[in-house]
Amino acid sequence: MSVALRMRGATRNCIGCLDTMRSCICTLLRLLAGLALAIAALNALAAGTPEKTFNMNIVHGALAADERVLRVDKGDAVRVRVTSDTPGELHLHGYRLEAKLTPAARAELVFTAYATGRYPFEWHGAGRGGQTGSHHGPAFAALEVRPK
Ligand SMILES: [Cu+2]
Repeated sequence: MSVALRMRGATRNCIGCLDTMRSCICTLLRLLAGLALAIAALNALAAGTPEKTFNMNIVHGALAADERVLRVDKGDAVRVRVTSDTPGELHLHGYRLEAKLTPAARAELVFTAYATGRYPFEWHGAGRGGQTGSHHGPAFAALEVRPK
């Protein structure tokens, strides 16, 4: 409002004012273009990192045999897509990752395999009386990270 009033009042400064606005918009556009380039560069970087994607479909608290061992190399970007037909929590011990699941809510564990070794996944089903708190059920899957 005040800008429009000032422009109407001082006609001589109007062109200068418009020029300033134009250069302002130019600067903004340049900034946005720079930002877009930066984002593209980041995407290219991310694309250069091999990503290994796994699916874990937990049925009655167990996994199919071919989903029980996840093999990756150190430095890999890892994505684990998890579903469960019963509510509970999935833990990846050693990497200190966890995901809460319900039949309606799938989850993803996304991380970089920074440490080599074998790490157990554990499933903590909700609603089983003795399984709450710190008690851990048997390991039902493992992450194997090989050195490069
Ligand atoms: Cu656990």
